[in-house]
Amino acid sequence: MKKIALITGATAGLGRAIALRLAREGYDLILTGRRAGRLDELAQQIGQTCPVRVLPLAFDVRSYDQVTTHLGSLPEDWRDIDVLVNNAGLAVGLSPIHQGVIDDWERMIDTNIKGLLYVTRTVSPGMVARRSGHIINIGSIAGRQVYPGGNVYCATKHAVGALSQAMRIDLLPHHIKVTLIAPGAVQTEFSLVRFKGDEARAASVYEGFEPLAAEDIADAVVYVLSAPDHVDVQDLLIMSKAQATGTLFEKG
Ligand code: NDP
Ligand code: 8X3
Repeated sequence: MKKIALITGATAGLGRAIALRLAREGYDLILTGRRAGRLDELAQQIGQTCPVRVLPLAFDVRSYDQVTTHLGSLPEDWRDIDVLVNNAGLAVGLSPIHQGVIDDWERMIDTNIKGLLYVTRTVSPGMVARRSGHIINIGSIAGRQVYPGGNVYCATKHAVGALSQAMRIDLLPHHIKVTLIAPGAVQTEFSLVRFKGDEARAASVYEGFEPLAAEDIADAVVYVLSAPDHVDVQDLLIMSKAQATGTLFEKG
């Protein structure tokens, strides 16, 4: 039987690239995100190229009700999830703390921390019961360092780092691996979302250097999943060659 991977935030960027890569590796896939049309297109694309099953589930990870409705009562042949990739997330805004927009803060905290917790709380009991599983959390360089205007986004990614350590401790007796993958700048829809649809400002983030591509992170996911059973790659920081810290880039 094929292994099953659940990827949150598969409608764009890292999640989409991870889905396409794991399909090539032969995983059956549960793909989530809010944009149902994009999930259906991706499922169709995978179906045309890879002999794997795909279950697209459109819901908002910020709603515990929606998470449990969709993931708490999966069809029987989808319940034994081997791999959970907690990827859904976003940055909204880049205001200094004294000018922060409360709604932006709520969106980041609710998605990046609470959404990750809701999905993990719903999926991990099955892994515990089977004494097997691998949880991959997508953190960030923003979870190691804080940069101007990054305040709340950086705090949420620091929380993802802390929760990854906590999960590793709590799930250790249950033989579940936990990996944190922390990328630097990756060119996706991330900056378009952060700057609320301002395409020019979003594009300027990646000008003058070669950023990571979503596929680079998908390669890292395959690497950690292909380690021998006794090996847990706990923590990976991955940056473009042109990025040394959260804010130091070699451009030109
Ligand atoms: P994208 O904006 O390209 O993709 C984000 C994904 O998250 C989308 O599929 C989106 O789906 C999903 N998502 C956002 N909010 C929700 C929600 N409330 N419910 C369900 N799904 C949601 O960004 P990236 O691919 O770059 O980001 C993926 C992860 O990588 C994030 O956690 C981000 O913090 C992290 N990261 C990104 C870096 C970068 O430079 N790009 C660097 C380091 C980490 P939909 O809108 O359809 O719901
Ligand atoms: C996304 C990368 O540096 O914009 O997590 O915070 S950064």
